[in-house]
Amino acid sequence: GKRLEDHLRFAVAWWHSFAWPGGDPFGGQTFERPWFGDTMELAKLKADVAFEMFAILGQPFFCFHDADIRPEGDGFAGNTANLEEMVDYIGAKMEAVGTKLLWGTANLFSHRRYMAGAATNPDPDVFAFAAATVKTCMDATHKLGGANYVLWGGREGYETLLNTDLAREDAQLGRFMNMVVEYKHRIGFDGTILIEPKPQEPTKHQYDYDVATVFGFLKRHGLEDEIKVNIEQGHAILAGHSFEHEIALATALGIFGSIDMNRNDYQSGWDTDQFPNNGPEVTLAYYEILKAGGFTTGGTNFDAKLRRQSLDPEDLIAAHVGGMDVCAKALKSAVAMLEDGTLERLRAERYSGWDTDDSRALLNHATLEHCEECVRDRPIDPQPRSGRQERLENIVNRFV
Ligand code: 3MF
Ligand code: MG
Ligand code: MG
Repeated sequence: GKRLEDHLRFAVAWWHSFAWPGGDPFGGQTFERPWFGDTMELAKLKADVAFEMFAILGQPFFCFHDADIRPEGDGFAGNTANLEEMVDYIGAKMEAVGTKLLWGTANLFSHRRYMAGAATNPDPDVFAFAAATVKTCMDATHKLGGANYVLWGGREGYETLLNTDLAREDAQLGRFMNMVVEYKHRIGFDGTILIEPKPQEPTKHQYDYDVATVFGFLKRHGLEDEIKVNIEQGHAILAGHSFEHEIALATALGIFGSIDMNRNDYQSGWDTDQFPNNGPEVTLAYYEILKAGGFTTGGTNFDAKLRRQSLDPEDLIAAHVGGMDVCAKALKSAVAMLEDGTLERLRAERYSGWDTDDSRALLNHATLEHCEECVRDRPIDPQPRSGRQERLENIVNRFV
């Protein structure tokens, strides 16, 4: 019963648009922006510019890390004071411009204190610092009416197995995430907690590798009804999957939450965070989302950045307009594919052999011996079961 507009839940990512200076591992800052610098005054100027852009774009949402919106303070107390002041400042702007918060998150990866991990750090003080920081970011998200709270395990992984105790680090991460869920309920935050999987970068092996790995983690720690996933296109590609595979698996497992939209392609060796420009790919992603009922609390966050030669900040507007056009067009194509219904009909037909009482009994109660009885004295005539991929792809091509 949702309309197309209900799915246009676009968000601008504060970090790439306003906090990223154009650096990469081989070179530093390329952008000059009047709002760069680590003071409260500049943090407020940055917020002014951000909401100026939100007013131009008219997109409904934004997302942020604590470290994107506040200057680094003097330890935990300083960080918290700066964050709280900026939350008040941004709250007033949200009200004035009408932009809402899709999700907030904590940056538990940039500061040197996290060089050996955050929740999985062998130092209990760093674990506590990370946990306390998540508390302040959940408070900030709650106060700003955020629809979700995201955790990407940026430094939760290892560089070498030779110094790593996997069982211990899994237990620490499990406890950490249980604390997050306990706190969510204690403060009455009714948004969704989301884990964002990624297989590699910055650590050699990231624990939240992909959707399947995160589902195993959630089950192991009794969190499968509490936490969902935020799926990023580039992370899916780095894990050797497709974007639509990760979304389809998450919907199948009941843990789909939200997406980080960007573009990595077949050349990717790292997370390139380009703006989306592959219509057919985005269409297939939305097709999986719509098939499962669409977004509830989630949406489409542009976790995408300019190329570092884009010295003119106006390119930010062009990039987001282009990205939103690609997504809106893909959403229309996905809706048309669903409304047409041919693909769904063929899929249902494919499994129709199971839609008899005998077959259902086979699946639910049979033993290996029963199966043996079924086939022993009977010829089997295997059917292709609509496995005609070329036909299906032709159907998709009518819509994208
Ligand atoms: C890294 C990411 C992150 C997450 C963010 C929110 C810096 O590859 O995608 O962006 O999206 O931390 O969880
Ligand atoms: Mg992301
Ligand atoms: Mg990423």
